[in-house]
Amino acid sequence: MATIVLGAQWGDEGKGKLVDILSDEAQLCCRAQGGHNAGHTIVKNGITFDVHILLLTEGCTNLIGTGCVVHIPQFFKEIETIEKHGINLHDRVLISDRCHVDLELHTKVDGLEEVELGKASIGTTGKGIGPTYSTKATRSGIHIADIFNKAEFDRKLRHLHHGYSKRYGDLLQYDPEAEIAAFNDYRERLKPFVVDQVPLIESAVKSDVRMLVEGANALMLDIDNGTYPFVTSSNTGLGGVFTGLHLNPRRIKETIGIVKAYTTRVGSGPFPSEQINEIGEKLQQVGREFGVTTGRKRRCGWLDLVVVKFSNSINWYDAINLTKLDILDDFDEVKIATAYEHNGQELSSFPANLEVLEEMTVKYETLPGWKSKTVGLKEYHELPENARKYIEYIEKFVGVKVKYIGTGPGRESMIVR
Ligand code: 2SA
Ligand code: GDP
Ligand code: MG
Repeated sequence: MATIVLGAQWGDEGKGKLVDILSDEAQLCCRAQGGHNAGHTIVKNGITFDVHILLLTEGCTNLIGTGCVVHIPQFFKEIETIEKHGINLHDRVLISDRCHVDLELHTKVDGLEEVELGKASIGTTGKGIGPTYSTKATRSGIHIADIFNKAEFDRKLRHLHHGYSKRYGDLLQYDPEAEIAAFNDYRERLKPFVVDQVPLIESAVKSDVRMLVEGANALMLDIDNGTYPFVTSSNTGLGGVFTGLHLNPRRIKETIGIVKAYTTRVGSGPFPSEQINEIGEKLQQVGREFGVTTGRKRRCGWLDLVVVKFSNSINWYDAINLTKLDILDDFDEVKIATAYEHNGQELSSFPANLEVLEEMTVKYETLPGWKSKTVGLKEYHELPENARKYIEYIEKFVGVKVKYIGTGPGRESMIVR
């Protein structure tokens, strides 16, 4: 049976923390999509870990699934960092041979594409994610499996470089031979990690292995359902879990949506409940909202339940983990976006059209704050009444039980109902 953990907003909801907690019970922990654009901060035994491509799972096997794109130097770097802290990853990390390789070349192109867009830039993490998924879709990409056929790998890389050179010329500032040489070194080191994922998952499903899946990024960054074009380049919702990992859909135990108690976004694009004022600044500072991959300040605003409801319509959550409730401890009142209005009419869902998103007005419900510390609380009944009212409002509005409530960064700071 598989438990699936998905971001319900624009990312950084705190997926990594729940995955870390649930991984105690899991045997196989998987990523289905995305690359090292993702960033999780996990606080374990007082040590803070920042991971991007791996999951920090102590007892179980970690699979980087077919739908992911992998930057090989980052992969080795992360293994090294985690092992330095005494967590042994030996024989516990696997990469599907069908993953696409995120090359230095893709990183260069990511930067150039953003420059070309100028003011309309996406605000990517600059990690080559978009170009890697692009070459996958145009069938010119490089599989992990290709790495082990040197002649084919070199040919494909030079071919990719040739294509991009025609477009960017000297701006690329990239030497294909240097990257080819780097892969001559990675080839043997990588071999022990690479698997054929198809029989692996099939046998895991058949033998009832306890699986835990984390969708990187979040639903509002989904290439199909997010705020296009201000999205990442993979399917970050439930759909991406099945293309990236081919689970048996009838063997899903639970899909958990991670919802931050307020909203954040890094990069450009629509953000209806954003607060470009002292409220936003307070959320940013108290919540320490900085990108884990790029260090960028995250944009902040009130909780937007139109977004969460929309995300639930696509991902079908069985339960919600409300995170960072403690960050709202010191607000006199808390607001929740509950509806959007355009041309005098209430919209029935989150709109696709960027112009509508720009023109519409956001309706808020104001609830009293609780003005007392929830940090580290572990029992629901210990929460102040107004905090419980906030949670119950969310539950009723979205129609999904808030099963987990985060009250601090450490894994012990979690209320389970
Ligand atoms: P990309 O690099 O092509 O995937 O960027 C496209 C958009 O997706 C957003 N994106 C993210 N949003 C939130 N968190 C992400 N991970 C890092 C973190 C972000 C960071 O955990 O903090 O460090 O800045 C992430 N990755 C991609 C991105 O901002 C673009 O809007
Ligand atoms: P992810 O990408 O969804 O895993 O989230 P990130 O790790 O990028 O960002 C979430 C941040 O919030 C991290 O710094 C976590 O340590 C922190 N965090 C997670 N849950 C809580 C919580 O309940 N309270 C507080 N104060 N911090 C939390
Ligand atoms: Mg993150």
